[in-house]
Amino acid sequence: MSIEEYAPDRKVLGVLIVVGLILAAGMLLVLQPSTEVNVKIPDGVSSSPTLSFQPRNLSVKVSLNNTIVWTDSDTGGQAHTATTTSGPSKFDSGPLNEGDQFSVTLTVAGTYRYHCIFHSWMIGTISVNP
Ligand SMILES: [Cu+2]
Repeated sequence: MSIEEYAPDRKVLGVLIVVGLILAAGMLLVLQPSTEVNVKIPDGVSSSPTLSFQPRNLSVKVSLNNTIVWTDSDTGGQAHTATTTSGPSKFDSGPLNEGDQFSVTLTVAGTYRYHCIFHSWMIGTISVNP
């Protein structure tokens, strides 16, 4: 076989590489990490001191995923809050009922401790990294 006979195959290979790169770039766009982190207020937490915010402890990055979204999934009929007890800045959801959401974007790095003002066992920590 001569070199010339390989030439068309190399063109095909080149096209395949370009198509592959385009697909890879597309996948990267689709797979971009969410800028939000979800915290669940689980069902039954108002009557079960073994439950708490889920996850209870979080670690996030300011430049990546510093918006925290709480969702109240407790069907027990009691309100909950996400209220800071210490940290570089304060947040307070006010009373959340089943289905309610509260979100906060934390832009100052540090450790935020928070609780539910109605249930002493509902405590959480968010570690915000620069
Ligand atoms: Cu609560």
